[in-house]
Amino acid sequence: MRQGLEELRRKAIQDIQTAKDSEALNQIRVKVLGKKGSLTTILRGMGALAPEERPVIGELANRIREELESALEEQSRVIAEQEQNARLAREEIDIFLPGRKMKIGHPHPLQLVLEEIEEIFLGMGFTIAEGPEIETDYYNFEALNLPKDHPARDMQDSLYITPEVLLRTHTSPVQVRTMEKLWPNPIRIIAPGRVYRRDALDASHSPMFHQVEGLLVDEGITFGDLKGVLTVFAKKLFGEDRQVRFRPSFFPFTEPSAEVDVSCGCSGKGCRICKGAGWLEILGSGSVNPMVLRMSKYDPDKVSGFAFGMGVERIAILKYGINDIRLFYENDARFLAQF
Ligand code: 2NL
Repeated sequence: MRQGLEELRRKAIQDIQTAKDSEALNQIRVKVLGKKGSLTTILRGMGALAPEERPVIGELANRIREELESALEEQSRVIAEQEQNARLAREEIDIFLPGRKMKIGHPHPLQLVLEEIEEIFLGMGFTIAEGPEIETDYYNFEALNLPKDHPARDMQDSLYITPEVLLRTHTSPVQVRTMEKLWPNPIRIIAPGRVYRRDALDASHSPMFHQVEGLLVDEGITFGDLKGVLTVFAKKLFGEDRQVRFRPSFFPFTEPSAEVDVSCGCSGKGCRICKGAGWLEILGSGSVNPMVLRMSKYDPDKVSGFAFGMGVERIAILKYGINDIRLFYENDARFLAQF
């Protein structure tokens, strides 16, 4: 029996010390020390021993049990350490590896230009007015001196929803609504927003684009006021060194009317932006037609005003030398990142 115990001890110690993981170690623990383990089985046979041998064998068995337990504990520590080291090696991270650079967004060029335009007019005491993109025929055309048979209505091919309701073709209806609301008070507003035309999308046309219109109505307003305000605006937007000129034009809602040009950055040497003309047309303007004032209840014998309108895409194209309006709507990050 002593021999059996010694053999068991030798074999178990060897197994324990060569166990590769905690799972194998556990199997040994069960196989040797468990309820049906080999040591337990041997000890069950103690009854067959001579009485004087029992304490000796009992003591030996206990010593072996303790020895195996501490061997198990030691090997379990060794395995835990090996497993820890293996995990650390596996999960090692290079803290000096440079991080991936975050791509940050950019304000859209149209938004940048719109904000610049707004800031300039806010600085001259204008406030911002907004209104619906779906309008009635009255606010979009009739109130602007464009009666139903007016040829200018074909000029701007419109997007109708019903015979009386359409997508606004300019932001003028916002200004008409403001006149109705503020009458008989003076008015000094700009109206930015989306407008719609029945055009196919190509390099220079879009069925939707953005406009900023402006309207100033008060006693004693002259064409000189228009020239002053729009000259300040053009120089602030394109640079104080630029020239500004006013060319006679025609709009049904203004009389007289003028188109405003700013000298090109190439100073007339001829470039792809001004196509050699030396001038860039940036907006349309004029003294508010007395008919328009009267339709919104203002008395043209008491007050006068001026109005203007510009396309935001057009301004951005001229300012940044962009050659295709579609770039504004594609949201290609390589385009947007340039502004
Ligand atoms: C252009 C020209 C213009 C107006 C818009 C206007 C509005 C009211 C009364 C009178 Cl309520 N006029 N707007 C006046 C002149 C020109 O726009 O080329 N726009 C892109």
